[in-house]
Amino acid sequence: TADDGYRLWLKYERIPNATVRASYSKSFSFIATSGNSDILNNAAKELQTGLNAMLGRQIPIVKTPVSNQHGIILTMSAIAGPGDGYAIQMQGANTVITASKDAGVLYGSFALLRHLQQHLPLEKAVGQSSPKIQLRMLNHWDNPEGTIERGYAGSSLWKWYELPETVDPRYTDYARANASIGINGTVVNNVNASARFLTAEYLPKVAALAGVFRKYGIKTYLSIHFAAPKTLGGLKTSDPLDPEVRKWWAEKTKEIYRTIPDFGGFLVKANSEGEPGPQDYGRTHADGANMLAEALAPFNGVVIWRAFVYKADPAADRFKAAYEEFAPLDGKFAKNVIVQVKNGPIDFQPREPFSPLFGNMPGTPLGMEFQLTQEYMGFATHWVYEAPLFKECLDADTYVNGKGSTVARIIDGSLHQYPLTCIAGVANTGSDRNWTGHPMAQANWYAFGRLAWDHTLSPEAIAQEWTQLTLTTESKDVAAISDIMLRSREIYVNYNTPLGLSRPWTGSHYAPEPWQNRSSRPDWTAIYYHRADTLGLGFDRTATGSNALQQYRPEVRRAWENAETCPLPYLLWFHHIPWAQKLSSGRNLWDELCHRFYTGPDSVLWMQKQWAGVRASVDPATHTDVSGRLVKQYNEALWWRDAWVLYLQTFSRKPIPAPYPKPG
Ligand code: GCW
Repeated sequence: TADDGYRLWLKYERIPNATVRASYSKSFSFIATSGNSDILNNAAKELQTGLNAMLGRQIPIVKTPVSNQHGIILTMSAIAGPGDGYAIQMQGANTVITASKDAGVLYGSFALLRHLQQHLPLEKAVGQSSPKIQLRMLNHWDNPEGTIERGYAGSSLWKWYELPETVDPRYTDYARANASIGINGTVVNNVNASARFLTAEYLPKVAALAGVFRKYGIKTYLSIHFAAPKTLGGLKTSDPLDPEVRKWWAEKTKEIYRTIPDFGGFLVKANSEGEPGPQDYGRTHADGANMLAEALAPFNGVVIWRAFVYKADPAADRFKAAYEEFAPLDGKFAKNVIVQVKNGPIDFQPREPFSPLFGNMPGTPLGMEFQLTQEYMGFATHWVYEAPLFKECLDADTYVNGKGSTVARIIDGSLHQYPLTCIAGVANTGSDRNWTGHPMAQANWYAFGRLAWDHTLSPEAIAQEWTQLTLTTESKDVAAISDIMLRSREIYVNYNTPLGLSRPWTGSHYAPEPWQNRSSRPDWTAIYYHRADTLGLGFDRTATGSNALQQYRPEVRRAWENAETCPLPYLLWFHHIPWAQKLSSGRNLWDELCHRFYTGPDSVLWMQKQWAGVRASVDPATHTDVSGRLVKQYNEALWWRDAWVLYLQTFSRKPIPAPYPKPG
């Protein structure tokens, strides 16, 4: 039957090779578990579902191992170390999955299934694994009426109108998918938050979701509307230092925990893009966060406070805003507060330098916010595998404690000994049958989870693994598909924002509009970002310009501040470059831009060819779907190329270099 994408990477296809099947079958005659928790039961059930399907036989779940047979034993013991880690061991001919928490057993079970789905020798599954980051979360930007901000895969998964009476079985599949990659938290509503989620109408709905997620080790969180004491509570103010306001939040928090006893905490967007916040009352982000932290502390809840802030000031550089507002507050946040920072200083662009906040708040746990949904990367139409983008940021060296002070080591807490660690992905899921709209965008959800667990994994390894679980185990086709995936982000950058350009959109963030020069805010125009003029192109962020580079350590600054030596991918992020200036590539700026704008679409033709070559081993429905999207992607790559080239040519006044044809 045609695959509709619903089963994601949990397909559990029957293993075609009889020898492999027979060898696994010998090892898996039973699944033994004491089964004294929902999570353990779900681990056993998942193993049973997976093995039954892969081996084509019925494997019983039993309380104690069956003598004279070989099977899987799920046990809890402290040997696997603290946290969510697990160990897979062979004891005699039994496969034993051990963890100190039941969630760890669940993660170990999924790890074993992942291993078997790749048809690898059982002995090779032996080992131990622990997540490097404690809170591995999805952030859903879902609204109370079912829409999703920046969602491109249908409407919300949460059927608010049906909840709590009707609990869609799909919520369980959502939880399984997350647990299979180690995700242990989910914020179910938009950071542009409706206060409605805190009402007696909505809390039971959220509780019903939490009831499903909990059985897969996932905690539920809510985004809150900072002005709720006023809008919901009828108070005169939402000032975080006002005793009535503090009491209101304390009471509301108690009410939430009565409904959801293991509630995770609050995610907050405050004084950002028009959202209310403590600054409305002359208070700081720390004042706001600490008020909520106090309310949550008795229940071990956390506050995740976003650092995505910038002001409508034409003279300022938006790049510098988060650092300027937050770095001075370092050390002023309560113990159960995490400050969540987007990977780059502007906004989820196809390529950004890492945010200068990373490394500069040693006394405040900083969490990472990546965006899985492709707001700036072609929605669900363009194929962009994001692991290379995530990894580029995680591997970036901040030099704050000397060489090797990577962003990854900041957010995993090892550099500054953070007591709390957190990584979030803005979800790309929706009600589409295949979850993510573009079938290949499932890989971004998958890669996020795998990197949240272990940021040392390579994008290559994750691409291959995902492809094997999801599309085919045919090795030459796995290689061909991973090859597309690994190049896809750079291809997108080439036709969209090469050489460090950014934000050529307004409005919906889909169509090219680099000429856009009018908006209610100067920093919501396109020209604010690229600064094209008759002299050249790019945003001078060196000492002669906004001096945003000052926010980085000297080693980083030195790598980027000299236009001659600045790596080309970051060039226009930091420099205004004359059109005729020769770059390290040997071409001048104009010719290099044209080169990238033209090779981008050509590379999409390469993607099409490469994809056509794997037709035989990919499910026909999926293959056709992706082929169609690649045709669209090509047409739109041309659209991007022509829009940029024709617009920039009005400044550069230079001809399109050979061998490229005129746009159009
Ligand atoms: O990327 C921008 C988006 C907004 C979003 C905001 C944010 C949720 O365009 O839609 O709002 O960032 O991250 O808060």
